[in-house]
Amino acid sequence: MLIARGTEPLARVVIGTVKGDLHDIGKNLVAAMLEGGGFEVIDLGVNVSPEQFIATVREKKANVIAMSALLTTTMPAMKTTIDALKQAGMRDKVKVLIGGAPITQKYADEIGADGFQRQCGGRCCPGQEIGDRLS
Ligand code: B12
Repeated sequence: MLIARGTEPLARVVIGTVKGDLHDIGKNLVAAMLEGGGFEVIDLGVNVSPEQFIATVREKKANVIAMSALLTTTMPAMKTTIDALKQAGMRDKVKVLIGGAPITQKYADEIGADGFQRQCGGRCCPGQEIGDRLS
């Protein structure tokens, strides 16, 4: 829609709920907020493997990965994805945004994510800070 209007997106975001996790209500809200905030959003749905995130970033030349996890047992898949990005030599080209009920700033720092947002609602737009940094 942004492209049809001739407006450049702030950034291209690949979003998904991590491998093993089927919760998508929060992820869908975040995707809608990002889209409304001027980002191009490629939504991979739920149960997204690190390989899928990375292949899509490559194919679509995306600048941001946004991952959602609602289960404490699937949180480690976020770190696995960041590690896979590093292995692929792409970490410095892609910003990583994470969120979901069990996620904390401490966890984001531990796994080396670039951004974390607890809530997405009202006037807040997750990724805005990252968009500002990219633009
Ligand atoms: C709805 C729900 C389900 C639905 C999911 C439907 C769907 N299409 O998503 C169903 C019934 C399928 C389900 C299944 C299960 N669930 Co469930 N579920 C929930 C529930 C009640 C609400 C989650 C929700 O949608 N919240 C509303 C949204 C809007 O909030 P949110 O997801 O947190 O998202 C917000 C923020 O976190 C943030 N955010 C989210 N993602 C991202 C990403 C980024 C990048 C950013 C910046 C921000 C961000 O922004 C959002 C908007 O503000 C929670 C309890 C709870 N209160 O969280 C349990 C809960 C998450 N489920 C739980 C469990 C255990 C399960 C099951 C394992 C149950 C079972 N035995 O089968 C399965 C797991 C299936 C699987 N493999 O994923 C546990 C997890 C416990 C834990 N510590 O890990 C919870 C906490 C319930 C509980 N108290 O026990 N569940």
